[in-house]
Amino acid sequence: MTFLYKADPSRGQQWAKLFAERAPEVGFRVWPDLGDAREVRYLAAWAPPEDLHTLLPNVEVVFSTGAGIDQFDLSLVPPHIPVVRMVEPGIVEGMVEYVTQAVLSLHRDIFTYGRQQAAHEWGPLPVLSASERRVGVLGLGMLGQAVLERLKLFNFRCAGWSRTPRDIDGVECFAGHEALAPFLARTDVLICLLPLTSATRGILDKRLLSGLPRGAALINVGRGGHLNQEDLLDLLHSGHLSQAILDVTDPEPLPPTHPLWTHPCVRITPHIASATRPDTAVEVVLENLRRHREGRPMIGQIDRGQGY
Ligand code: NDP
Ligand code: OXD
Repeated sequence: MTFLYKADPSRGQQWAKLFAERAPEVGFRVWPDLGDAREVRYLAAWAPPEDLHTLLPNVEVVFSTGAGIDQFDLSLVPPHIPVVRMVEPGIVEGMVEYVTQAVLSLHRDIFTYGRQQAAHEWGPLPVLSASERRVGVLGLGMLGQAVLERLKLFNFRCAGWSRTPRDIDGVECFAGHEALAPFLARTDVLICLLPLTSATRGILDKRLLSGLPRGAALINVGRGGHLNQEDLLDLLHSGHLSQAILDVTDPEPLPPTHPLWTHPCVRITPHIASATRPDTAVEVVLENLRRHREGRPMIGQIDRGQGY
């Protein structure tokens, strides 16, 4: 029985070491070293090979090495094979850190002070208390909820929006299309932590972002495909939005001449908000292998109908 890893090879070596320590009975291989392809029962991939079915005829479970699965072409994975995304504490910790620093930087006007410094200006701004700052998260799943739990500790006014209703202590919860307008109207800092699906592609467009109060800021840590980048530029130009922090873009990286690179009110990071951490992820994957063998539901198994 082989577990095949098909993603960043250096991380694959870390996974191989952890498997050797914690599950020596499982044969572990890093792509493109398949060994006997008929022996491969489990595949962990950022994106599965196009010829998955013929190449690995006996694969039983496909794991995404990321929390998102939009990079998967699900039509290549036969319907009887469960697809499992990465639901593991390391990826949550990284996202909580990233979003917390982004919200605090916006809250304490760090980007404005950066522009002032570049112009050799000394101009203190009034400090708003966190309880006066309204933060809103699109997506109340594993990551959205964890981020809000941390932001609550600073006393930010927290809200979130999801597809189905949620009830989270200390968070004003909104659900469904009709609730989007009131959610946006009360949001000064909007954080996108949605999965990219046919229902959410391009959701951050002029129409949605115009529903935010004037001067609001955007943090996109979902996927580049959520955001209409031209609309963002227009809204920054008109002053409707004050600042955008983008960890994800479309494409990645942006072309060298793309105006977002040099916009004074845009901060770009290269899709590093969070990543799967092999030491914590391997524990969850091994638990899932046990669950699969025992016919129990696996942690992070996706609903193909919803696409997440
Ligand atoms: P989850 O699947 O746990 O949560 C998704 C949330 O989005 C749920 O609350 C869900 O609603 C909501 N949602 C989905 N579709 C809709 C819709 N059409 N309308 C309204 N709400 C919707 O995902 P995670 O929290 O684990 O991850 C979110 C995304 O973060 C990933 O898919 C990935 O794209 C991104 N990511 C980015 C990283 C980075 O480094 N930048 C790292 C890791 C992840 P409901 O609760 O009703 O199901
Ligand atoms: C993920 C990512 O989805 O790294 O895990 O973006």
